[in-house]
Amino acid sequence: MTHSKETADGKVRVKFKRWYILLLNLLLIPDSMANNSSYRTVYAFAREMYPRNIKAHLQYGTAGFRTKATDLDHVMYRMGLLAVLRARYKKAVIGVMITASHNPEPDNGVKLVDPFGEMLEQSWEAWATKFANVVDDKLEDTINELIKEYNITNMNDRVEILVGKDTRPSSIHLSKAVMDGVLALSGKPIDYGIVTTPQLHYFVVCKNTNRLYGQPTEEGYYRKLTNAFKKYRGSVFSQGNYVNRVIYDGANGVGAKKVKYLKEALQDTLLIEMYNDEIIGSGKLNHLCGADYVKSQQSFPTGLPVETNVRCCSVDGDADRIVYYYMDENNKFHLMDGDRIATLAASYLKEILLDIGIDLNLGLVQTAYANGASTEYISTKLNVPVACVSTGVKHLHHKALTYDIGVYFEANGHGTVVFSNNAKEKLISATESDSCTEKQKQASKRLLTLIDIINETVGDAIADMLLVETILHAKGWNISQWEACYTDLPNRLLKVTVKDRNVITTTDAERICVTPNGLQDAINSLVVKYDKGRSFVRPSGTEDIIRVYAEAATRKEADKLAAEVALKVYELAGGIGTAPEVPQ
Ligand code: NG1
Ligand code: ZN
Repeated sequence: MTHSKETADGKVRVKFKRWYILLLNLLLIPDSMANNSSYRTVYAFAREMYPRNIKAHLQYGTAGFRTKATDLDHVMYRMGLLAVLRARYKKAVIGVMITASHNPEPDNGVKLVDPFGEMLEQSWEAWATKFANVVDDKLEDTINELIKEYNITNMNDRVEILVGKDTRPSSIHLSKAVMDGVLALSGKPIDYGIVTTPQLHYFVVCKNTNRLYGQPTEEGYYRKLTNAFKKYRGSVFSQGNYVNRVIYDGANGVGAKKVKYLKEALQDTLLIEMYNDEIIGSGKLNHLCGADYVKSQQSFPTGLPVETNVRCCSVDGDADRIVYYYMDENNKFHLMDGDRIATLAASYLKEILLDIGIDLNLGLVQTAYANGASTEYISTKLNVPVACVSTGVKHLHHKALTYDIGVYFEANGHGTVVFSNNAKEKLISATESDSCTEKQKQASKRLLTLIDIINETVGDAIADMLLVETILHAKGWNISQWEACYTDLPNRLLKVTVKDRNVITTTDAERICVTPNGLQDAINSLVVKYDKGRSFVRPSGTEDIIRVYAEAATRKEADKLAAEVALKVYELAGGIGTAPEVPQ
C-alpha cells in the first residue's frame, strides 16, 4: 500500500501505483533519508514487504507491543500507518519508539508517543491491537473504519512522525518498517536513530510546543539538562557527605551510549564512571545487569566494581528506568528504588515550597507495587497526599497532572515530576514580585532551574539521575543518609503461568481481585496471618503471566506469603507447569 485516495463513496482506497510512488518518493523523501536509496525500493513494495505471517493475537499492552523481534515486521509497518492517522487526527507530531525496554535482546517492541509526550490514549490502544492483528486483506478496511470513526478529513496533511529505536540489532530493520508505513500514507518520517525512549518523548513535546519546551535535537536535550544541572550545583561539586562520583551501569544498551555525551557536557561537576557499555549486537543487553535485574534480583549487576558505601545506579534497556544501590561494609546490598527516588524528590520539593511560601499543591502517585513503608512515610511523615493508580506510567502520569506539582514513580524506577502551568506561572511571578523576600525570590529561581533538570514528558533515567544527584548534593547526603528516611518492608514479586491470564480481573487500582471467584477471599485469609502483611495479584501487561506481590514484617514471612498466594493463583486461576512451592 502506498497511496490513499478519497473515492466517491467517501472511503479512502489505498492503491498501489508504482509511478506515483516513485514520484512521491523523489518529492517527499525526508532529508534524513535522502541518501538512502534502499528506502525507495522498500517504499514502493511496502505492503508486500510486511505481510502478517503469524497467527498469534498480539495486544497493545502496558508498554505497547512486545514480543519476539522476528514476529514484529508487519506490526511495525502498521504502527507507521496508525501513527500517521493519529497525527492527522490530533493535528500534531506523533512519536514511534522501537524498544523492548528491559526485555532480553531477541525481543523487541513498539509504542506510540502522543502529542504531549503521553503514552498512546487508551481508546486508540484498541485500534493499535486491531491494526496489528487484522489479516492483510482487511487492513485497508480497518484504516477506512478508523478514518470514518474519527472523521479524519485531512488525509493529505504531511504529518511528521518521529521515529526512535534502541540498540537491539533487530531495531534497525524494524524502524525501517515503521518508516515505510509512515511513507505509505504519505506522512513524513523523521528518523532520530538510536535514542532513549524519554529522548523521543522530549523531541515530540518540543515539536508540538513549537520549541517552547526545548530544541528537538539530542544536543538540545543535553544542553537543557546539563546547563540547569551545572547552574543548580554551582562551583562546589561535593559538599557535606555528598561526593560527586557515581558508578553507572548502562545495561549494555542505549543508556550507556547516551551517557557518554552527558559526561562530556558535565565535565567535573559529576564524575560518572560507566560500566556495562557494550552496545549493539553484543548480546549482552540487560543480561545480568540493568535496572530491572537489580530491582528484581535485589543484587549487584555483573560488571560493576563493588566498592563499599559507594553510590551506584542502573538504567534499563531504553533508559527510562533507574534504580540506585550500594554495598555496605558487611557486604549487605541496599536498594534505592523508584519509591525512594519519589520520596526524596517529594520531600525536597516540599522544603523548597516552604521556602518560597506559595500555595501549590504537591502530590505523589504510586502503584500497588510501592513499598507500604514508603506510602506510610509520605503520608504521615511528609504529609504529602498519596494516590494509588493502576500499573503503567500512563496512569501515573495522568494522575500526577491533577496536582500543581505531581511526583510519580513506579517502584521499578520509572517516573518523573510534572509541573502545571499554574505552578510555573506562580513561580515566575514570585521571582519578580515585590511582596516576596529575597530568600523567596531565590528559592523560586532555584525551583525553576530544577524544573529544567527534569524531563517532564515521561520517566527518564538520565534526567532522574541528575535530579537525585542534585538533591543529594543540596542536602549534603551520602546514600545511607538517603536510605535512613524509612525502612522498607521486605517484599517478594513472583510470576505464575496460567492458561489464560485474562481470567484474573482486578479493581481498586489492582489491589482487589474480582475474578476468579474466591481468589480475593483466599488472599485475604492468607494476608491476615502475617504482621504488616499485604498481597495482590494482577495479569502482567507485558508478559503472558500473573504477577504476585507480597510484603510482610520479615523476609521469611514476605517470601512465604508470596508463595502461598502464588499457589492460590495456580489453583484457582488455571495454573500450568509446576505448582509454586511454599517454603516451610
Ligand atoms: P507488567 O508486565 O504489566 O507488570 C511491567 C512493570 C510496569 C511497567 C511495565 C512497562 C512491574 C511489576 N511491572 O509491567 O511497572 O513498567 O512493565 O515497562 O514492575
Ligand atoms: Zn524501559
